[in-house]
Amino acid sequence: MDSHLRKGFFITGTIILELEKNMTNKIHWIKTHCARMDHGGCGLLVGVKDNRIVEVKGDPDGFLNRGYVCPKALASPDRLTHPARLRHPLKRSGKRGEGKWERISWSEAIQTICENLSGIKEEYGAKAVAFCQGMPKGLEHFVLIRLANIFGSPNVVAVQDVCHAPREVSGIHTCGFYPVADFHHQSRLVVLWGSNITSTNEEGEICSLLLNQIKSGTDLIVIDPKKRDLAGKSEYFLQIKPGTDNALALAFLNVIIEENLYDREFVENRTYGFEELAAHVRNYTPEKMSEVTRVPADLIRKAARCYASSHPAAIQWGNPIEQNINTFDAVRAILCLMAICGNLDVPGGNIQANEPDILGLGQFVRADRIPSKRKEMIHACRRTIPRLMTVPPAFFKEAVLKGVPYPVRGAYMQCANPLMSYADSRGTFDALMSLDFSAVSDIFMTPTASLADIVLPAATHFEFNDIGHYGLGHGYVLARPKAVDPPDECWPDMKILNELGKRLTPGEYWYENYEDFLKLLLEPSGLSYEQFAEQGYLKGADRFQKYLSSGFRTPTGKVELRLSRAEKFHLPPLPEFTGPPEANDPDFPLILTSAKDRYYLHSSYRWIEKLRKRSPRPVTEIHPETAAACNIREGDEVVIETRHGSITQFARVTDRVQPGVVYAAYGWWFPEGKGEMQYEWEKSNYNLLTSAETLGREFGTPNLKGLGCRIRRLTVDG
Ligand SMILES: Nc1nc2c(c(=O)[nH]1)N[C@H]1C(S)=C(S)[C@@H](COP(=O)(O)OP(=O)(O)OC[C@H]3O[C@@H](n4cnc5c(=O)[nH]c(N)nc54)[C@H](O)[C@@H]3O)O[C@H]1N2
Ligand SMILES: Nc1nc2c(c(=O)[nH]1)N[C@H]1C(S)=C(S)[C@@H](COP(=O)(O)OP(=O)(O)OC[C@H]3O[C@@H](n4cnc5c(=O)[nH]c(N)nc54)[C@H](O)[C@@H]3O)O[C@H]1N2
Ligand code: SF4
Ligand SMILES: [Mo]
Repeated sequence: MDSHLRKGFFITGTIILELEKNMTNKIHWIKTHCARMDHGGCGLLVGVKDNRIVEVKGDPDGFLNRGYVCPKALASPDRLTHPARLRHPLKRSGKRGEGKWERISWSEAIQTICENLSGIKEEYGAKAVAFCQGMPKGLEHFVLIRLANIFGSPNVVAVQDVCHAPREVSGIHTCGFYPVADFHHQSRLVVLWGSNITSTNEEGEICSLLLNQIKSGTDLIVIDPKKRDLAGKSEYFLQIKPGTDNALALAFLNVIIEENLYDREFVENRTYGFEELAAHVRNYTPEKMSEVTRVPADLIRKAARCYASSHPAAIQWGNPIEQNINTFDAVRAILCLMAICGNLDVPGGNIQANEPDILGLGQFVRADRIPSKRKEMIHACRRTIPRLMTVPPAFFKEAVLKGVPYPVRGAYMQCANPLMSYADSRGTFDALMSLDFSAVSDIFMTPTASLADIVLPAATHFEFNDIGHYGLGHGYVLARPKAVDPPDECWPDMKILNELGKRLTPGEYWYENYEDFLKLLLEPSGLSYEQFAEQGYLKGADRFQKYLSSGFRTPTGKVELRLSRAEKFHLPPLPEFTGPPEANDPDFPLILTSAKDRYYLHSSYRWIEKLRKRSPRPVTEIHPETAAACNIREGDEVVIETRHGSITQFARVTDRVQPGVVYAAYGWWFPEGKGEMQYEWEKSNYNLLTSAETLGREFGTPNLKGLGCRIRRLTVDG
């Protein structure tokens, strides 16, 4: 496997594309949507010849992108043709993690998985088997939850603790829905709050929609520790100290309330607890919060006034607000801002998107099969926030390593690389090593897959019919019809799960053909998959201000600035600032943060040559003053250390970041490395710098951003 990996390592997509273009056979064009390179969404035209993709273009009719396409999508066909792609099921033949594999048949793979998971179920109960999912990629995400539910395990482990659960679940508690930025209608102002949307197309909303708005006059406020390109186009750029977003949001509330800039009518009629909020935020003056956030008080005032006076305004919120232990406070404060300025559920504000006529999530995943789920999930005893329905990874690992609150001994993982993506990679390694049994479905051998007992070769995007954006809360689903056949033994995850389901659980919940899951989802719309694909997407109707007729879906029927059930659920009733994510430590005086790489998806695809050329190695950005103080020059290999671990990356000196802030790259492993060494998973992996010891109580969120660190040049002896 390894020699194969290294020898034929970077191919070819390019060469093949060039050769094929020069041939005269006709190219067949297929309309589909991009996926699995981020949350997906751009409409694509895919040129196919002889079952091979020869060209990808942005679809000018694309519902979200109108012709836009990014470098990741242009390189995406190379996922399919890489010579080291997984093409057969594999069974571990050496010790765990030793990199020795035996090729096996699908029937042996399915049988081995079923025997092991059933054995664990018999010995410890169904909840001792965890079903792990990385970033949701397509419909298989929901088929996995269905399998877990029907198998009887409440434990679907996911990365939602640091990705979307804080904003979604806090939104439901505060106003009854998850308020998404509405880019389909013109806003007067958009606030990019820790959202690098030109690189990440965060949340599946496509940046092209925002860029069009900016062209037609929408103003911008950018809140980011790094001077992003859009900062240059903004009215106000707030270069915040990493990890202090809750402090800034509270200062905004202070200004808007003290200066009476809020929407009086909305506040009086539609909110609960305004007086308490007003009294509470009086303390968080711009002057005090300026010391915490490093944003000048005057700038905080101007930006807060601008948000309050621009109507409608949308806050496009990004990951950093949910990647530290104070996420609940940050998200709650931002929700209060949206509410008191009258921006909830108005066109161009933050809206409750209406779903089209498709099957509801609960029915699709057969939630009815596991009524005791809430009480039985690993984290049920942790006093996490109600409605957090996936297990935070930190608690999953504790269950594996310590048997707390009960043992978890087996895991089925798909679309995930936990060794790189969970905080505290060292603990993750130990947990993956100590499982009695694990199976991983991926398209490539990864550090995580290299620790499994069984590795399954998945078919991926372009190779099967799929539906995108289900469950993302944006009010539409997108058709992703297949363009080519997968390699003979690569199965779509939906098919793998359907086959596992038939053997592990009663057959009545599963289908002869996995494509029936697509039919099931579309049934209420009356469309066949072919008709849906022809249409391209299904969108819910535009309906706004639903609260006018039915109130907000909270216990008080109002937006709960103060949570009416805070005491019952042991939640802070009002958003607070109690200190930075980590206490100051003179041994680690710099502040560490990160952002996602424009050319990769998390830890994925560093094996695609076109992308690796664009971003060849892990780069840490520091300000010239920090570089001078630490005796570091551009391009130096540097050691980054936190209280929790140490890694090496390469320095880039830039004044886009502030002095004292260290911007390290995240997601790095080296597919050209050795399998028995887990592809150098320890060398540059950001999550070796993070820890799972201190967690935010509501969501079990660890600190990924805003950590104390130090940096030095790597010397010859290390
Ligand atoms: N420090 C730090 N940690 C983070 C974050 C951060 O910003 N900083 N971000 C967090 C966020 S927002 C998220 S969403 C998570 C992401 O966490 P993960 O989803 O675990 O991250 P990826 O590295 O993208 O791993 C996805 C895997 O899916 C595989 N894959 C691709 N297509 C398919 C397919 O069709 N089928 C199958 N079976 N596999 C496929 C890829 O090859 C890859 O190995 O990480 C979180 N962790
Ligand atoms: N190219 C690419 N696109 C992706 C992904 C990917 O891995 N690569 N991942 C996908 C996924 S799963 C998700 S959830 C989204 C996430 O997309 P984003 O929410 O955009 O996530 P990030 O890139 O982690 O961070 C966004 C911005 O936050 C800034 N930042 C860092 N620390 C802080 C802080 O403490 N406070 C504030 N206010 N800002 C800070 C960074 O400089 C960056 O500009 O992107 C999706 N799209
Ligand atoms: S921005 Fe995302 S959805 Fe759009 S083309 Fe790039 S990878 Fe695909
Ligand atoms: Mo994410």
